[in-house]
Amino acid sequence: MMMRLLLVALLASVALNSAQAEDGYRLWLRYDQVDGRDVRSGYRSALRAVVFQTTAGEDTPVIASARAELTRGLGGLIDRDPTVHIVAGELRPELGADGYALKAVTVDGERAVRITGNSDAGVLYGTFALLRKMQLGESLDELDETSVPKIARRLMNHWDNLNRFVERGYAGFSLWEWAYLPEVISPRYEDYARALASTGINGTVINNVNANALILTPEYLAKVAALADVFRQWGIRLYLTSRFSAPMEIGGLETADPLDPAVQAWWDAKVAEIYTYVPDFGGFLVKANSEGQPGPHDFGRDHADGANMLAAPLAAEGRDGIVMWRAFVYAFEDDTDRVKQAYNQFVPLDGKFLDNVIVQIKNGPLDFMPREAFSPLFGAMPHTRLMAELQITQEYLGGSVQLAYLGPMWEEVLTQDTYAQGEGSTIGRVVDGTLKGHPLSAIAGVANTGTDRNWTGHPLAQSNWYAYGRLAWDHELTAHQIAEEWTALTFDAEEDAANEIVEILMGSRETVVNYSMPLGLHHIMERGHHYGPGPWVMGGRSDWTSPYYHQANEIGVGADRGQFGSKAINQYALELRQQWGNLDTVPDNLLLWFHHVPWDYEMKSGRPLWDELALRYQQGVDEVHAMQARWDDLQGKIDDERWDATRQRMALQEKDAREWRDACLLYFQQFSQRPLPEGVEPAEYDLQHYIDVNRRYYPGHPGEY
Ligand code: BDP
Repeated sequence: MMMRLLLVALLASVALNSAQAEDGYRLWLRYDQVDGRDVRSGYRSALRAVVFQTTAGEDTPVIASARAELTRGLGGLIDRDPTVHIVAGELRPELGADGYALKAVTVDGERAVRITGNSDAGVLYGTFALLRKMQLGESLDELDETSVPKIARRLMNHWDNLNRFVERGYAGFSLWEWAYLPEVISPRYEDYARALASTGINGTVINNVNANALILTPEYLAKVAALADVFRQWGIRLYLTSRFSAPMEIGGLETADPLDPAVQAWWDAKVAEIYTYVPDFGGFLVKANSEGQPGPHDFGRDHADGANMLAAPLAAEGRDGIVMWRAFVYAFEDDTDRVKQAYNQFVPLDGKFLDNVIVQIKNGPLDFMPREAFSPLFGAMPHTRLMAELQITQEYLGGSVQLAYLGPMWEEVLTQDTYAQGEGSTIGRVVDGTLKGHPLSAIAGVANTGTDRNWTGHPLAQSNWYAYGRLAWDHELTAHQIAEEWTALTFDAEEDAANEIVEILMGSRETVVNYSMPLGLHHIMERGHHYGPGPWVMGGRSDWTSPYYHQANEIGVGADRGQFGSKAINQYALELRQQWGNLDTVPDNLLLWFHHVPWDYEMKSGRPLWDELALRYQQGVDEVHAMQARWDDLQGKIDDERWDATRQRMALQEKDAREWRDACLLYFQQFSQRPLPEGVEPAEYDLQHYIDVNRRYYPGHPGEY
């Protein structure tokens, strides 16, 4: 007995200490009593009961999760475990499948909150919303509100390999312990699922788009099923990437031709088999005929043939699986401007995809650059369901070293007008399906998670995971609003310090743009690992070199995508063609994306292009210095652990920013032959020094693992 008591006391103190350590593990779900925020007064402290209302009124596993979260949250916030009543209510059509309503009510004369959803998932999301409000110190006195997600399928995409290497992952290894599944279930699986559910994410693709067919074998499907069982309790459906040549690799067929009946039969049986393991399987994500992945073109067929073959069994027998067919396709054999190729391949197929196929489009037509013009496909396939793919992991924005809060970038993308149906045809409305009335809508974010204790490496990179989830639920939230929320949930900071963190976050992405690829420059990073400058990268396939994109010569710099260049601009609506095609009206931040501009061209600032470019690089470095100073001032105003981890990363970021500036300016100066303008610091070394920098074994680089 004594021993047991001792053990309990010991465990309790370990738990307490680890809670105080602020290692970031708890993400935005900390539920601490916050002195500065008045969570224990008024209605909140009087909260005695919570009513879960669904149409079925049943106690399901998802309801059990909601209840567990409530217990955890309210236990932490107001030191109370309220009574939960589960009741049945009328269908509320306005709440849809996943929406919720929160309302202050009385139960037996005592204060309560009713959380209504048509489904148990709605109640789960409502529970997280209630806890969020309480964490933020919001009043519940007059609580009466509803929230409905705008997009139906809100997904994570994990570029995780079966050997646990995460392609473009900077936060450790893959969370999925394949060797030990299905017997060993890491507690992290559930914490991961909770984190997703807390922002309303309801699906996850757990393996890499550069796919391994093994995942579809019975051995792995048993492991997949074990993960799905955990996720399901948090309203999350599991999806897989499928390798197009799987019928040949694991099925013993001689072809994977989508029009071959034996191939179709193989996939029909495979899909049926998957559903025996994962009864609520969400569907497939496919990267085909891109960067060496097999696909329908290998058999003389097109993307629609390939997608439809997989989609048919996913919709058969009452299933509601989908195919997310990626539009990230380009081929070096094709000498058209790379940014035009996806449009050229997909637009002719508009209307040919089955209803449960959705084309997954990266926000930009090139890749995930710090800034790109948007992908013109969003405005060009009215008869096809389209979804956006955003990259949470910072492949081109400094891995998990540099700070880049991506909320502003995604806001820029989602509010961008395509003019597809006249003014107001924003990408947000294309993706949520309202522009064309498509019932199937989806969005994907490429994960930045891994086995690092704090999940994302950089402590502040958690904000990107959070922001993605919140925008997936409601793309009309602003980046600023989300930054405020995340900061308040994540740090115990007084108002001034919290505002300071929000401001630092808000400017951080533009800072990265300024010191790496300003004025619309793109794809000038080092080859392979994509970290650090590489405007000189040459050799191998041309569309993986830098000059292909910056086109620097003694006359000027920038990609000419106008009427006398690659004509990529013609893939956009007339309004944008006019605005972006004209040097007088194109915004500075897309200038070199669309135009090859003379070094002495007079910019809107009145300065010649060369001076402007150099000053932008300098501005980026200056902004990092300013950010460091602001962060230093936060010492003691947030916990030391996360403050110091961030401070150290910023020191490395400062070095990186200078390297970007110096390397790029020395490189471009060979062409411009102009001196640095006043205010720009000269480089420390000569160009060759920067070219010789060799980052070996940089994380996330598939070639070096
Ligand atoms: C590129 C990445 C590569 C991915 C590819 C993709 O460098 O690792 O496989 O995108 O999205 O940005 O398929």
